[in-house]
Amino acid sequence: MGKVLLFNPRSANHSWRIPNSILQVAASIEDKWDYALVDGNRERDPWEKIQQQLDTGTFSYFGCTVMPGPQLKQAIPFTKQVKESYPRVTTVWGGYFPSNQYRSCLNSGYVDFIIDGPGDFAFPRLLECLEKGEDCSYVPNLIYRKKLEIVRTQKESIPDQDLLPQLPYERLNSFYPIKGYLGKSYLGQRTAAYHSSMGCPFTCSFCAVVPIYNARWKGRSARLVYKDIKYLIDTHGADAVEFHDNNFFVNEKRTVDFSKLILQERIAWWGEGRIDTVDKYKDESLALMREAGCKMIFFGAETGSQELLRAMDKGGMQTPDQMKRFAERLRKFDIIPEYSFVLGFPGPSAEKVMEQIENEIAFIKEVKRINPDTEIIIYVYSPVPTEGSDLYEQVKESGFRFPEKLDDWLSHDWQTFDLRKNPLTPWLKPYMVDKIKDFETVLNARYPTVADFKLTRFQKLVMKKLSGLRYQLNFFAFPYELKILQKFWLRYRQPEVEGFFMEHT
Ligand code: B12
Repeated sequence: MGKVLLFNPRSANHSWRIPNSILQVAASIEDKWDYALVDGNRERDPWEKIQQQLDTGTFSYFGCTVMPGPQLKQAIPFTKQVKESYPRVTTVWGGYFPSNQYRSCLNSGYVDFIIDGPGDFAFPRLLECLEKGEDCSYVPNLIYRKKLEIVRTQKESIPDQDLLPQLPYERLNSFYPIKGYLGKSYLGQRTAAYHSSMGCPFTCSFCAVVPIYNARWKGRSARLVYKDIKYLIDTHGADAVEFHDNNFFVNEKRTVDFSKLILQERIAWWGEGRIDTVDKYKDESLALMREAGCKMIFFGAETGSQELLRAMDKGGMQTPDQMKRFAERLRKFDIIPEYSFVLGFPGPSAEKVMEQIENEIAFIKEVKRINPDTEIIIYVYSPVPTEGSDLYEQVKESGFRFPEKLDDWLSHDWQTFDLRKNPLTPWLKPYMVDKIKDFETVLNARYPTVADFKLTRFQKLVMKKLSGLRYQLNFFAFPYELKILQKFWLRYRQPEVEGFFMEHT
């Protein structure tokens, strides 16, 4: 039986976190296959490490997890190199990028198989099939090429999260000391990353989770989540947790049960949720969560326009009024709402797109007025292929196309596209992107984020004073003075390249 080499391409410049994707894939084969892990975040030259392993001649499979954006910078050339130098090694990709962009991956000729969605059962089954030389069409969640045709096998339902094994932390620790994954953050000195559920019950048409999970969600029970976290606290000294779930707060009872259990550990934690879901929580649940360490929650606020919320299929009950009310409500519980907005959706004319951007800016300022502690994250809309949604139809009509060749994703433009900085969307003109970016600069100076824990009070004061008039008068253009200060003082938060709020110690 050939060994499996699992690779996590570099995803962050310096704030590394526990590589849960590749670790969960490792868990799925833990007792059955011999494997090795290479983490591009932790290696100065990961290719050298991969080569050393493959040169032993004992490996038959190369598994790589891939997110769009910077992970492609290692995923693409290294996989290509594996195929060229070790043609007998089978290459398997998994994660959000290949699941959504499977055509260009398979057309490349160097990605043999794609696991589309959860790999917990599909990956060991694929290995078994390949080992026995059997037909793979019975392996669920698989996309592959059979002669000229692309075959997609049946999607299996999300696995019962309580039946999944604990992640092989000790094994990871033997490759890379876990301590190196627990960084300093706003939450604590040693922040761990944990993933406690899969999917999301909603179908927002801008979201990459939808084509993979189709509005399904399953969570690991509070008891097992607590057990895993307790292990990270007791064995590796974690003192804070970032929940990386797409939607941690779907089930109020699970959140409350977890809060009751974690209360005694006195750690801080953070997760992502929906405004309308958490707004339904009882006051006593919110109070308990805060007492149990929930300091901040990330919410996809998306837009202050009711019309756009409908157009993007946000679903649920979220309304602009509720978003404002809810920001105020969380203030009473001392939980910081982190609202993420997506600006730059398509519109019928350039004037309308610009008008919408201006409306969003006004709405964000209103939210800030109601609860100045609200953290604002601004993204420029970058489409995902949510086939069948009105939004994606509109995107295609505008002439927007994803690259057909995998190598094209390495170009500078497509790299920055997925960092949601350079939208490459025909309806967004450069002056519109400037407006968004300049507003972001002024906003970040007027309200330095709590995650900038290194900024002194004096520095914050200077930023606030310098940006105050601009903010008040809505004059955002050419904010060079603020950019210079931000460059020197804070490199303000860029979760997309630096991790959510981690700083590596
Ligand atoms: C942690 C995280 C990060 C971390 C890095 C993580 C790391 N590995 O070091 C940071 C903060 C750096 C980051 C950055 C970005 N991220 Co990110 N990230 C996540 C997050 C929150 C968790 C990933 C995770 O650990 N999941 C847990 C594991 C268990 O789940 P999984 O990855 O789905 O794995 C399962 C299957 O997919 C499959 N599988 C996955 N890999 C493999 C590999 C093999 C071989 C096999 C067989 C199977 C397989 O099996 C696994 C087990 O069932 C996800 C959202 C999410 N909840 O998943 C977003 C997410 C993946 N990120 C996303 C994006 C867009 C980005 C960015 C490109 C941009 C941005 N603005 O955030 C940047 C840049 C990435 C980069 N620098 O390369 C999007 C992808 C959307 C898309 N268009 O496809 C997601 C889905 C968030 C979202 N909803 O928008 N991210």
